[in-house]
Amino acid sequence: MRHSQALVLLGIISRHGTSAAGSLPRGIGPEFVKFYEIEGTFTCIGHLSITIPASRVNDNSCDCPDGTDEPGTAACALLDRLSPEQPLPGSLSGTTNTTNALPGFWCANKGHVGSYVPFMYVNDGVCDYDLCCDGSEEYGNVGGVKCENRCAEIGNEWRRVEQERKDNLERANKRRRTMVKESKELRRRVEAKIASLADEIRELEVKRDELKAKLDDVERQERFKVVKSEGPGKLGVLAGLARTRVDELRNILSKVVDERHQLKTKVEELEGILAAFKEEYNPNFNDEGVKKALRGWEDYAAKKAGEAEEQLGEADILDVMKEDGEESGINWKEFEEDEASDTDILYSFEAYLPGPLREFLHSRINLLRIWLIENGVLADSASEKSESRLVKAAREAHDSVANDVNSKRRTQEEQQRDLEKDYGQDDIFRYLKGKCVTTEAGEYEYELCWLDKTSQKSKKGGGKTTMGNFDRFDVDEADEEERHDGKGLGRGKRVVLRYENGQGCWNGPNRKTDVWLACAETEELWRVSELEKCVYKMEVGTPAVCEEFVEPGHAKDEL
Ligand code: MAN
Repeated sequence: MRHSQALVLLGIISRHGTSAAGSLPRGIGPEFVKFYEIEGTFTCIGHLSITIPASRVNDNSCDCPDGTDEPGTAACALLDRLSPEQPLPGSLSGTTNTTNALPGFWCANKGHVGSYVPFMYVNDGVCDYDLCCDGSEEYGNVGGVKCENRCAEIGNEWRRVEQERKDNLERANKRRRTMVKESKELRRRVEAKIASLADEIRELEVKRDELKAKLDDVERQERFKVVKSEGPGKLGVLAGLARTRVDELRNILSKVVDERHQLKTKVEELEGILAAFKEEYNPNFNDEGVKKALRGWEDYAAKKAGEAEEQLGEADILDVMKEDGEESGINWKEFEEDEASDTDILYSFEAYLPGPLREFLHSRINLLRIWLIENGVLADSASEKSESRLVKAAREAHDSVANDVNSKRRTQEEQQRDLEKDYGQDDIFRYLKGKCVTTEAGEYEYELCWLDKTSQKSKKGGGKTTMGNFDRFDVDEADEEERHDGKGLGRGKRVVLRYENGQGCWNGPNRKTDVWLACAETEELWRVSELEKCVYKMEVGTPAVCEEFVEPGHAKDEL
């Protein structure tokens, strides 16, 4: 449409095609001005061999093969690579360049921002205010169309939007700087942790080595001991038997004490009866049997009065009957679990020797025994089962510290790997790691977890489907229209996070996601699309990629 209109325009263009502003021909952008400061003749910019009279510039007829003689008309608008060779065969110029060397018709747009308009739009009877707010591309009054200059209004609105965009960008950059600071702090903490772990490990290693030496020593000391029988030794067995016997005796004693109480009560009852009998009998009846019984009672009472008090008091009996334990009686446990083997007694002969001699002999004999065992003269009787409690305790102490050292080393190595990991420019993704953003699209809720995984979950229920696990940082070229709300990738190099190896696709490969990032004030998952089955694209805004863009793996000053 515009094309045919442009052709109709031939011949209605002002004769010399100069712009109203000055002597320069119309439609020339600032960078081409130097080619048009002409007097008399004009040389085609890309074809220095072709020179034409100045009057043929902007005369609405395409003379230069690169279209440079028509900067202000649509005459050369159709030059492109698909056009027939120019000039046509037989032409003397002999060039085949068919692309227009000029980017378009220059609209100065005073009060706004100058820009090029495609040549096709020149004098096509349509006001192209989005490119040419001053309306200068419609100077031909085609179809009576006159485009007023709207640059003041459009320029103001543009500046307002531009200011808003700058403010947003400034806020996003500010937030990025905060994120960088926080990421630095996180790195510092990891470094500090590694350093403190190194100190702890050093100290624990000293302790572990000491405990190892102690363990070896105890093992060596214990090794020469004669094998102990399994279970308790004779002393232990004796203690066990004695304990059972004492418990039996205590039970019997308890029963005897009960019976004693009952008998005492009965005796007291009988004594009461006899005492009453003595008081109340009738001496006038000369009954020999009664008199004999009375004498007997009087002898008994006299004898009892002369007897000493009871030797064994109630308290003494109760004391003896108390259960044995740590607090009272005998502590049997001590005997039953005594560490010393029955054969230890054999070694106690040293105790009869004078101190210095005893120590000297002890160490010599021990050394001799160890030497004999280590050289295979005496059998080494030590075994796991017969390990003494002393050795067991020493081993446990050593093992616990050794385990501690190993676990701290593993943590330290993990932290070290984390420190060496790629967290993007300025380490910024350290701050984002572990955080997630979500959005709803179609029948799914999508989730992006930074440097972790991407997933989708049906709104109808069911579990999450992993759409990829974070693999690496990458850079790719985005080529999308700028969006009015700024929530888009736009054009140019963008950081892309590749998430690979997600859940297998039915009858297909594993799911994967490319996460494209663009600068924004906050983290936001803008859009998710499934480019082909189980291959997803997420477009995400984040301050992480604001400010100077540096490709991963390159330092800033390399650029
Ligand atoms: C699920 C979703 C879709 C995917 C199909 C493939 O429905 O993961 O995104 O296309 O499986 O079968």
